Amino acid sequence: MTINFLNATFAKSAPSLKEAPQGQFPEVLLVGKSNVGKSSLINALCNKKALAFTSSKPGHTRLLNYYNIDNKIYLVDAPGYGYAKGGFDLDKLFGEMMDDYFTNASRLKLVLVLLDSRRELSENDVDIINFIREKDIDHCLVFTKSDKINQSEKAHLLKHLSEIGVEKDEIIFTSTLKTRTFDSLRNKISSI
Ligand SMILES: Nc1nc2c(ncn2[C@@H]2O[C@H](COP(=O)(O)OP(=O)(O)OP(=O)(O)O)[C@@H](O)[C@H]2O)c(=O)[nH]1
Ligand SMILES: [Mg+2]
Repeated sequence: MTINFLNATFAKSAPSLKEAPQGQFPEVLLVGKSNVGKSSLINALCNKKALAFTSSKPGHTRLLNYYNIDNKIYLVDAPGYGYAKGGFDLDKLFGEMMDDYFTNASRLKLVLVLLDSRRELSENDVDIINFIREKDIDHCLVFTKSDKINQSEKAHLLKHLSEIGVEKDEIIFTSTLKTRTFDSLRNKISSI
């Protein structure tokens, strides 16, 4: 399927799956720790500066945000996990929303698990990767902010990933500073 990522529009924000757009398109879900760069990745894929709202403060996205890509797929931006502040527990929100999503979103085709290239995988990250693997959902691990690591740090990370059984073809490195790093992700999404 050829998808024109430049033809992207905001579709809807849903506080829960009940209010999600009535699924006419296959869905690609983005998950990851708060501040890892989920919203930025949507903007980079679509080559738009402010399609998805980004913030340097974690915990920004608190809804399921649906983006219509070329009337062919929805990219779904979800709240992040691993952040709690001011009595607001993002992990609880993430858990409840995602439970519902993984059980009921029948048009889910691909999950992009976003991970910060600079950090070791957290317990949350490993949990969600294992969960997606058990459910046998097509997925890839997208390492964001790759501009922040050098070649030897990248080699170290790749070695660690191979030790924990992650296959090379599951991994994509991206950086919003280098637009061509999104080419293989666009291809992966187009192949669903
Ligand atoms: N250097 C660099 N910064 C990035 C990259 N991607 C995202 N950022 C920055 O990381 C911060 C968080 O980005 P967001 O896209 O808002 O993160 P998010 O995962 O949507 O965060 P929440 O909505 O809070 O869960 C912003 O300051 C971005 O500019 C990247 O590839 N390289
Ligand atoms: Mg966000």
